[in-house]
Amino acid sequence: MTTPDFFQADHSAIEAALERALPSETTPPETIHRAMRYSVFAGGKRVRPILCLEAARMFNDNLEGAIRAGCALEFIHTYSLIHDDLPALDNDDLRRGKATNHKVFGEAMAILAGDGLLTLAFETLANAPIEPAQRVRVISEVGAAAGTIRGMVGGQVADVEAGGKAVDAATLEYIHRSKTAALIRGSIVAGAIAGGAADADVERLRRFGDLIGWAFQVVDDILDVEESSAALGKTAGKDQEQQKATYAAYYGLQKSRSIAADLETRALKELEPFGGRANRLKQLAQFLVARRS
Ligand code: GRG
Repeated sequence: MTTPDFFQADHSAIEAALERALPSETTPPETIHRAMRYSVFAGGKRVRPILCLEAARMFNDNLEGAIRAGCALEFIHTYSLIHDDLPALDNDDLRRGKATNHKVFGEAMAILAGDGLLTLAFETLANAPIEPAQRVRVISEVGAAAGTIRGMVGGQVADVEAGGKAVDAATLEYIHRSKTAALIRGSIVAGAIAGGAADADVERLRRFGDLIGWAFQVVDDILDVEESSAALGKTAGKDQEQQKATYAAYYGLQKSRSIAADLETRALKELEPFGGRANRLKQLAQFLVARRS
């Protein structure tokens, strides 16, 4: 599966905006800015900012607000990866094909780099060129998506608490829809709001985002079993080693693949009323499920 043809152009626009939004390596205190930039620019598909950008494009040609919101989402995502890799959580030494943040900068600086990125995310949103009423809604949506109530941190709490235990299907679904789907859904909703979408369209895209974000984590579980560390840029087989609650462990690979395909079908159904306007989101959804890394 190749990336959609617009992916590289979006990726480049996001890279340039991230470069502008992050303090330079020589801005004091230099160490934390080096650590923040190290993980942001270590690679990464930029899935969340690209979804944000493409959701906005459905409603508006002026994309600067969505690009800035996309940077904020990538900062939050990168903070979550830095913290997730810490010894107290997953204790990993490979991320985005490079040594993890704490391996290079030490645990204290890695914690602070995550904190710095999370804080910068909300400063970036507050200053984004989005109409004030919509900007406040975007800040609220992103905060909730990254937060504790059915958001990323809440899902991570459930994930940590489920480690090594037998979980039921409902708990597994809760973990995946919270720790991963919430931020992906939030990226799409933020883009739609920044683009000026009507409420009914925002809600339809929220349902799309939940389903495709959920499928994304099911695929992540499958890839952890099927792919190599070199292909993933992170340690493969880690879920099994740490007895994580995953779809692959609970349902097996074949059933997990059919669950991901079903979630993709349901997600694409939500896009149908938008017609051709949703073509790019549709291609992104298909790419996210077919990806191998
Ligand atoms: C607050 C101490 C503290 C920790 C927070 C919230 C959290 C830790 C972690 C978030 C949970 C998490 C890492 C979920 C996994 C999501 C996931 C599939 C990440 C990989 O995303 P990709 O494939 O990665 O988009 P790239 O590198 O391409 O950006």
